[in-house]
Amino acid sequence: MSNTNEEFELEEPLPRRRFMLLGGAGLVTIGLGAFTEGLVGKATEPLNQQVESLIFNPQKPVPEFALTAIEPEKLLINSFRGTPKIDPVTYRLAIAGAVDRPLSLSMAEIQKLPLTAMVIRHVCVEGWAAIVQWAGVRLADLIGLAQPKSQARYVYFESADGYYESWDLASAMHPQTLMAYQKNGQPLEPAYGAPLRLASPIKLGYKQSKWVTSIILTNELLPRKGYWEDIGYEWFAGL
Ligand SMILES: Nc1nc2c(c(=O)[nH]1)N[C@H]1C(S)=C(S)[C@@H](COP(=O)(O)O)O[C@H]1N2
Ligand SMILES: [Mo]
Repeated sequence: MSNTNEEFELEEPLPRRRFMLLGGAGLVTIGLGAFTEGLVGKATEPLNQQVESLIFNPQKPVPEFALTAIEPEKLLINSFRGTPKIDPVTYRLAIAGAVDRPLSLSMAEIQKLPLTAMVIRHVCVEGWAAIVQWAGVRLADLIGLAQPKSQARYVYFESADGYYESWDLASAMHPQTLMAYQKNGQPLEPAYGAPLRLASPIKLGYKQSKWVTSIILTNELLPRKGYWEDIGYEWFAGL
């Protein structure tokens, strides 16, 4: 894999950024196949105002670490109910809810989208932290392909182990919020959330859902906010 973006690119002119988010060249990219060309064609239709403002408003990048700072032994496996069995070949990620174009994507399809790598600190509320390299697809790219409706404000994540989470849309669209399938330069292991998990430097560990099977956009925050939130933990959980 490419490990070349040790630093996040800070300034980027708007036109290139727009192209990039709609499926063009990322900082670390792989080629786009026929599958994504079809999707990208659709996604270049104008997005609605509200979602555009979230995508294109400057969202401050969090400084990243050098590859030499990675602490492989410090990332503890923290799973409330063990590791669910998922067949990566039959696995599908659903993107649904307040979108014009609901999607069901295989890992092969997701892996054709631009690959972004970042070295960030994972912080668990239980008192441990680890510097990790995650690589995967930007959540903003996936949400963009599904064409969110203008009323969409929140993003729900359902996981194969019964875990669930909700995020504000702006945090989900942050350029360092990834759906990761690699960790420290290797394929993501099942215990750490394979085939696909959230990874972002802007939220605490419990917001980083592993084994995500559905991403559902909503207009409202539902009473069922998240596994830990519903027993008293903070919902926004920003870092
Ligand atoms: N599906 C699912 N995602 C989850 C959890 C979980 O139990 N189930 N635990 C959360 C917590 S509290 C943390 S700190 C991180 C831990 O990620 P890791 O096991 O890869 O270190 O996953 C988060 N995502
Ligand atoms: Mo955690």
